[in-house]
Amino acid sequence: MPAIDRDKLRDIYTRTMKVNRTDEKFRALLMQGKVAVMYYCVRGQELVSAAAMAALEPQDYVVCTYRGQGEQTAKGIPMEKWWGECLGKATGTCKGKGGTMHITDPATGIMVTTGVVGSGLPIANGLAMASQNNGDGRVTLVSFGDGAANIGAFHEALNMAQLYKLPVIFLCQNNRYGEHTAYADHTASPSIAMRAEGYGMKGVRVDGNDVFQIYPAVKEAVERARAGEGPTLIEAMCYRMMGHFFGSDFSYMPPEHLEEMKREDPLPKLRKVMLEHQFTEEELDAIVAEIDAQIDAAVAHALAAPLPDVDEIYRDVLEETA
Ligand SMILES: Cc1ncc(C[n+]2csc(CCOP(=O)(O)OP(=O)(O)O)c2C)c(N)n1
Ligand SMILES: [Mg+2]
Repeated sequence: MPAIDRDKLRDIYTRTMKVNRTDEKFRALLMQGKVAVMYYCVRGQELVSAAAMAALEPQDYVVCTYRGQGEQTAKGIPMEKWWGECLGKATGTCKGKGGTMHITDPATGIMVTTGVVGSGLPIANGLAMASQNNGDGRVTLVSFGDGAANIGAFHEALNMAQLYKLPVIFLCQNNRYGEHTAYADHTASPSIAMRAEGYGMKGVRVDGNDVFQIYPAVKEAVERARAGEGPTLIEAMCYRMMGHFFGSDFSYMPPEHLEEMKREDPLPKLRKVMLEHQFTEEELDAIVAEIDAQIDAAVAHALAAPLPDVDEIYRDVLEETA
């Protein structure tokens, strides 16, 4: 088992709980009718995002999807700006004009959040190619789902990234469903990771609920990319513990699958690892309490914030010509 030092474990735990508490808070606000927006739950996928973001440096780039809360908060978008955007307020990352599915915050490296399945991969190549040309040493990580791996852009992007040895990491969060369709009903390949070989690329499949698999896999991919050794495809096996989006039915998930994902829940597993590494219950509870206080303050700030002005409607949307 590869070692992860205690400081890094604390960092990963803090990021994981930030993702989870944000998810819990969002669902609570939706249930209470305090907000009414689209939200794609990340329950069950917290560790994948948190460990991946913990393996990057602050200056590195990330491209994510509508189910991107994990990457966005774990990479460090300031909470007030994140909640502001989700609630459509002028204080948001995109002045409230993007919403939950289009969060962009270049200051923290969240370069694009896209709702077009698979579209993030070529965008990530572009960012990585810019870094390669500029010699700025940045690495770009793009997160996408198992369903996205069947979009043409996935294949084009993998080929091009390997051809040019781009400093990019393709992180497929295989949560075993694409919308309402189970993996076996949308994909014949036994794994997504094995497709890397067809492009001459390194591909690995890891248990995304095991910190000792997901963190070292991303870390190694980051080191390879930064050293000019090219891209890596990582398939992180995980579970989407709720419906496709908040409020959507998930009765199509078979009971055995629900049982399996409860057993594999990354949160109790990570907590156990922390306790085994001599973190105390009190210490871990204090980390969560601090996060909850920050989230409560950020939500209060976002709820009280103004909506964007009407004259903002075309700004940042169309190119302004003289
Ligand atoms: C190009 C395109 N096709 C279809 C859709 C509709 N759609 C939205 S989410 C989704 C499922 C994607 O599944 P996956 O890539 O596994 O991501 P997950 O939602 O599981 O995170 C689909 C088909 C879309 N947004 N874009
Ligand atoms: Mg999926």
